[in-house]
Amino acid sequence: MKNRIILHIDMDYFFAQVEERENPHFKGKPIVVGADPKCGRGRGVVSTCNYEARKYGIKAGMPISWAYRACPKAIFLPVNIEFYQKVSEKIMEIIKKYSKIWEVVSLDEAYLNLSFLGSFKKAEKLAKKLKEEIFEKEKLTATVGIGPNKVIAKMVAEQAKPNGLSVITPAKIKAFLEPLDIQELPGVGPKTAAKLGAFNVHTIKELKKLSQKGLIELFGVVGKTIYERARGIDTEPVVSEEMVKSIGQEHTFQKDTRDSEVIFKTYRKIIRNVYQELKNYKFLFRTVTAICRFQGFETHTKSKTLKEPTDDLDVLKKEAKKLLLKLMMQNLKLIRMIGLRVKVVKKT
Ligand code: DCP
Ligand code: CA
Repeated sequence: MKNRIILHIDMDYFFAQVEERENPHFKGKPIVVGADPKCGRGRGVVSTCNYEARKYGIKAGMPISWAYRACPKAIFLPVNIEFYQKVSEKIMEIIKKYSKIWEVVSLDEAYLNLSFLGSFKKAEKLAKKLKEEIFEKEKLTATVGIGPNKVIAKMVAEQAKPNGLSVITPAKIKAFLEPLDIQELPGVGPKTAAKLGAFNVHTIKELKKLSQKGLIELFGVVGKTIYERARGIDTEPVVSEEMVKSIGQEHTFQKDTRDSEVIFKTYRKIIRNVYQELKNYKFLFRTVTAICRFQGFETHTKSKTLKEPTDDLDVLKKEAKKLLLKLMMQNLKLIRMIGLRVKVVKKT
């Protein structure tokens, strides 16, 4: 585990950049990829947008109607996921050539273990070549972060976006981490940050004043991870594997509803579609997640991980329904959107 060199690569504004490449006349204009805005009445969300659109405050996950209000003249495009998947495969083929140990994390993110190079300088040179090859072949820019582990590499890339390349050697970890907001630390979301805020902890430097024991008392096992990450410690290996795929579908109702018949009729359709896709790819599923977005855009999820992967439709139906029912029982508000997601593994 000693002296590792890990690279994280993340494509810039991926879906929107692909659209820009395919439609050069869009260049320089704000582009939003996501649900149909329907002149401001659309009810889905933004998948991503280019940097011109970000200037208007538009970002991933935001209701598409807000994005429309922020910039009605933006170019709104539907999510052409099959095409982005094809582009992603080509990019990943390039990335994988640069190390025997690679891990594809999502359509536009991957890690490489570059420890075999023996120096951060060489790793930086390799990263330059990698970025150039992707740009030459795919006409797309990416950002690369290099560090002694996955967490640092990812955080470095995050800070270097877009089209960046940045390296943090072990000697520079402390100075890199300490001034950052705690929410920059993977695993610290808004809820954890709010709890820490109550202790006057806002930066990673302030976070380091809390003991490991104290953090475990506050957050359970995650507390230990947070303690270590704040110090730049992370031993997660780069595991050569294809992306842990997840398959899913969502449906936003035309009007918020609590009509069980409507909800479960839609949900049954979603379950059937997800199952069909599983079958098409010959996948087994292991984790089932139900998603429920309530009135006011409050989104909740519930997951169940099975002991064994399976492709049994009855198990999927049973677990999926149980999870959605639990979500509905915990929150009696009107429902805006429901969805189902399964994490899959290849049949061996
Ligand atoms: N995505 C999505 N919905 C989200 C977040 C992301 O559909 N809430 C999709 C669209 C993105 C892609 O995943 O293009 C990659 O996500 P990133 O978080 O890496 O975001 P981008 O690549 O769009 O932008 P950045 O330049 O910040 O990496
Ligand atoms: Ca990205």
